[in-house]
This record gives sequence, structure tokens and C-alpha cells, in this order.
Amino acid sequence: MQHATAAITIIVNNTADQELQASGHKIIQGQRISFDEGVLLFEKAPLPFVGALANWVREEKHGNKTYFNRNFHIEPTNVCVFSCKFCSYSRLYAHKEEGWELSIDDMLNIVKKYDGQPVTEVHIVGGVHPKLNMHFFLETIKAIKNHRPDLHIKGFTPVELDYMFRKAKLTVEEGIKMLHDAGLQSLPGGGAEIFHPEVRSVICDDKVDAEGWLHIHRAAHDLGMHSNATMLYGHIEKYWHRVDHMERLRQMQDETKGFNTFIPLKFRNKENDMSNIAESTVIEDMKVYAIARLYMDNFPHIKAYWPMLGRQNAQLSLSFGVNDIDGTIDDSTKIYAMAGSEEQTPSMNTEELVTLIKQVKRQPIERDTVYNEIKDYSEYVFA
Ligand code: V47
Ligand code: SF4
Repeated sequence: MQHATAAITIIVNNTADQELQASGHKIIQGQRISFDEGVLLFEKAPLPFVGALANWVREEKHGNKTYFNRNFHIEPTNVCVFSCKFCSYSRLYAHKEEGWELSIDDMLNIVKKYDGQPVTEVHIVGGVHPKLNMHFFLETIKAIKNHRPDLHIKGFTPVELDYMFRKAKLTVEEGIKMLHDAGLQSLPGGGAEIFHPEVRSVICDDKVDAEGWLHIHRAAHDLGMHSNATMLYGHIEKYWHRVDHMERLRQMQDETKGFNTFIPLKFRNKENDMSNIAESTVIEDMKVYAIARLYMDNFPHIKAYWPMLGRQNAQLSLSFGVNDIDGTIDDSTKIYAMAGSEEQTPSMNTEELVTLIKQVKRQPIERDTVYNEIKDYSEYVFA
């Protein structure tokens, strides 16, 4: 590691820009960079500069370890009362014929498809259907847990939860506790988009705001649950909106330590109300991952969600600060396929995921939802 630190110090010292050099030295010394420095990195830093620093931080924290899990998604419905402009997935209630709506039995049958298979997590997330309520989701969670107690249930964004709790006239604390008691163990990172109202009021005006989103995650952390956080980037936001978003999360993480993973999500522009906006370049994508790694110094993991980014760019991201590439997923999510991702049927078996990680000389480690290591695949030979 001393060799690596000497190498990164040379890269930073050779940077002509004095401000960038100062930020680089802070990072190497383990100091936190400020809001203004975060914006500066987006504005001025070349990709090789942030990339090298992010890779150094990643290797200091995790070496070559690259985590994945064995999971599948359940999307209870794509009917949604909200109208986020970037969403290619939801169907308004009025156009319900284009949508789907699963019953508890349907969802249980999806879980049963994995009987005898070593999946460890089910990720439940969907639209906000006006008829589905707290009772329905409590019964869903209980049914899944009853059938397969070892399956970790990660489910529901604050968008779904806020609606559910308000309808049931529950406080956030009461609602989260009821779901947790029924068997909900973690919250996924969705619904965060960009927190700042200047952007939020344009792209997703009618759903839970930043304070509501953070309140729900805080309540979950207070119960000892873990959660993730996302950021939807590459549309109308300015660099400082991204840093503002990361800053709010970093501050909360200082207090609760409940976040596991930060997941930058690249805006995809197919068949939504923001299709006129060009998608970000790969260079920009890698910069976002790298700066996320540098700014979110208290987030242990940075995840590239491969169904959204594509397999090759997910591999590339492992040299730009990323140490997690989500899971096998088993073709069980439609959000990204509908928004234009090249991954139209996102599914990789364990061998494919392990190969993807090994091809770029990283160490594949299967993890559970909360990052307990399950198996090191470095030397494993598939039959
Ligand atoms: O919040 C919707 C995003 C999110 C588009 O926690 C879009 O492990 C890009 O949060 N282009 C939901 N993104 C998915 C999500 C997630 C995914 C995987 C793992 C985890 C985790 C969380 O999908 C939404 C929104 O930001 N999204 N439409 C689009 N057109
Ligand atoms: Fe509904 Fe989520 Fe789509 Fe927004 S992003 S319209 S909340 S399904």
C-alpha cells in the first residue's frame, strides 16, 4: 500500500492546478473535502485525476474485493399515482390496462420459484398504486417470511412508504416499526433522485420531498435497519445540485451510520417525458462514480448497478471507485429495460458475474444484503 500511496502522491503533485492539488492532498491525508471542493472536482478535474484518487481510496478500503449478491426483484405494480418526468415505467391508474398489479399469491409464487436456490435477498419496489395499502404490504412481507425466513427482505422506497403511511394515518416511526416487526429488514436507495427543490420541483414535483425521504431513512436507521441511497444524475441538474445531494446524505450518515451503499443512477432517456435530454457520456459516468467515492467518505460502499449501466461500463467502474455491482437479479426488474438500457433482460448467473469481475482482475466476493461475506470466488472453479 505504501507504493500505491507514493504513486498517487506523484500524480497529485504533477497536477498543475493548485486548487486540485490541495484537494488531492487532503484526500490522501484522509481529510474530508468540502462542498466547494466537490463542485471543483466536477468542474475542473480531469477524469484521470479523480479516477486515480478514487481507485486509491477504493483499494485502501477494500483492496481488490468486489461485492455482489444473489438476489431477485419483485415489482408489485407499475401503476403509479405520481408522474415523475424521467419515469418510463409507471402507468397512470387511468391507463391501468397497460400496467400490472400482483396479488400476494402472485408474489409468493415468485418467491417459490427460488425454493432450493441459494438466493439471499428479495428486493421489492414498484409504483404507488392507489389501492394497495399498509395492510396489503404487511401481509405480503409476513407471507414471504413465513415461507422463507432466511430470505432478507429489502423493500419499498420512501415514495411508497410516505404514501402508505399517510393513507394509514400513521407516523413515519409507527409505520416503519410495523413493517420492521412484520419482517422488513432493509430499505433500498430509490426515490432520492436529486434532493434540491430547484430540480425536484421540475422532475418529480408531486412525490415525497428531500426532508421526507431522509426522515424515513433516519427512522429505519433508528430501528437498527440499514439502507442504501441513490442519486439520479445526468439530466437537468447542475454540478452543485449533485454535491448538495451527496452532502445531505453525508451529514445524515455522520449521525446514523445506517447507510451501506451509495448508488449513482445514470438517467436513461427512452420513452419518458425527458427524452429530449441526451444521456451522459461514459467519461461523465466514471467521473460521477469517482467523485462519489471521494466525497462520500463515510459510505463504505459505492455500487454500480449493472442493469442500468451495462456490463462493460460496470467493469470499467471498478477502476473508478466502485466496489459493488449489485446482484444476479434474474431478469426480474423492468425499470431500466423500459427506460432504454441495453440490458433488456437483466440476468446474470453467479458464474457470469464472477467472470465479469475476474476479467478486470478484481476479487469476486458474494455478500449478503448487509455485507457479511458469504463466499470468496477468487479461486473457485465452476463445474
Ligand atoms: O428512484 C427511474 C430510477 C430508481 C429512470 O438500493 C431511473 O440496492 C434512470 O433505486 N433512468 C429505482 N433511472 C431503482 C433503485 C435501485 C436499483 C437497484 C438497487 C437499489 C438498491 C436501488 O430508478 C428510482 C429512479 O431514480 N429511475 N427511471 C430512468 N429513466
Ligand atoms: Fe411512480 Fe416511481 Fe415512476 Fe415516480 S419513478 S412515477 S414514483 S414509479
